[in-house]
Amino acid sequence: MDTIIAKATPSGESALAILRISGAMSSEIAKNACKYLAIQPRFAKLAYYHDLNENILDQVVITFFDKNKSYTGDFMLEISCHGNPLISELICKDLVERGCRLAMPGEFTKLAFINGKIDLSQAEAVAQIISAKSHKLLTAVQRNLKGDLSNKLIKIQDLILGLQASIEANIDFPEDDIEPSEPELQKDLANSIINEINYLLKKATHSKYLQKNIRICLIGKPNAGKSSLFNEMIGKRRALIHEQAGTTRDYLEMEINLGSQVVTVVDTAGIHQTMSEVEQAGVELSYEQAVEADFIVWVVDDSVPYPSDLPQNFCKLIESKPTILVRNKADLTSNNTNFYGDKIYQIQISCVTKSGIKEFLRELNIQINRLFDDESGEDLFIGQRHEQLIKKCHQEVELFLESLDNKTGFEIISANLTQAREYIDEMIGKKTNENMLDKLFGQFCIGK
Ligand SMILES: Nc1nc2c(ncn2[C@@H]2O[C@H](COP(=O)(O)OP(=O)(O)OP(=O)(O)O)[C@@H](O)[C@H]2O)c(=O)[nH]1
Ligand SMILES: [Mg+2]
Repeated sequence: MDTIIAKATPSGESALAILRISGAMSSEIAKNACKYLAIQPRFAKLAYYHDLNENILDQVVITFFDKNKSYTGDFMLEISCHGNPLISELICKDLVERGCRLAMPGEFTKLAFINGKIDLSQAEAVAQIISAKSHKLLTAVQRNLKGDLSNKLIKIQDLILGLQASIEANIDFPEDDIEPSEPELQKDLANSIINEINYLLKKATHSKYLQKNIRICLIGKPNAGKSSLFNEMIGKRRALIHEQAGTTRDYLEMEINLGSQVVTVVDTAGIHQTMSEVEQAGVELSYEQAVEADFIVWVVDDSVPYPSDLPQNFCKLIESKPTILVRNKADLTSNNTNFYGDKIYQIQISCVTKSGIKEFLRELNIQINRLFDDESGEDLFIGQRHEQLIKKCHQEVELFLESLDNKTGFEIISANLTQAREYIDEMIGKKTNENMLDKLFGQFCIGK
């Protein structure tokens, strides 16, 4: 096996730089290059790094890790040198001359996986921890690294195995007629497995929101006060406001802090039927933005009668996405008639007197949080690879249930359960292939 090396810190000037070495040559390097003869694992040791010609390259701090007690599970040496890129380059060059090989992206974590230090879900969490851009996402992927996701998956796999055992008892001993109650028990068990899987699928939807800024799109008819509300939300006069309908043509977007997260607010052109090509193009852009949005704020002028009519395609969007209806211009009306039914949360505000704006923002924050929080309060991150496999696993258990109802042969329905367990094996990495591992670890940074 090669001894691999890599810089674990970014290039450029810094206080310190860390080089990692994993493999059999680690102790030889500690002894020959750093003159560290009586190696004590896991103790930091001040030393001088010598190249093959016995020139000192830097004063360094080194830490040696024994096989099985290191990140990769192999012998490891970490060298902490001064953060001049020239020094780390010279040390790397010397290490290669001593017989080490430069590591591929993610190779240290791949070794940790191969040597059984972590499973595949945990290995993926390592890459996600490095790239996470929000506190919520970081908390979720830290839990994956701790093994919470793997434990959940193993629990589902055990449930499937239990169900399969009860099915296979019928294959092995067909002469023992099944008790009439048994298929019902098996159905119950399969349904509880489906519930567990559905829980993970819900988490997968939440996870998508964790990875990006939530987009909140303001839509409505011209003159409703969208740009006025946009300016209130971002806290400055960014969008042009005018009594003339059709003031906004292009959409405008800004990032704001809403509660504990950063969201993107989008102001759009007023939706109306028009002969003007430019205005029509603006309405089309509004629709595109509304389609792309995660959340819609529908602004209406509450001081005019029947302000709600929107084209069919916008109405459909409003029905399909979380939406708050903002009844603006409350200062111009004492109208409390609810034209919009109870399906959509609605609030009356005035961008002139500022009444209702704080309450609107508070409610918006609550509803946005619901997109990635659930009752369990448990943060888990489910990425795309896991989501696809969980869906396949779900399908197999559903097929099993159908076949159970149709009284299909036990051998056939047991095969569905075997397949479902194999999908879980793929998630945690008990079943892998080189291509998949290369693709997965290839996304890591070098030195991790
Ligand atoms: N009285 C009153 N006037 C308001 C209120 N909000 C906005 N307005 C006025 O309504 C007019 C239109 O406001 P905008 O914010 O430009 O409306 P808009 O929805 O962005 O309009 P378009 O860009 O044309 O689609 C302006 O004259 C605003 O000053 C409000 O709460 N009360
Ligand atoms: Mg506007």
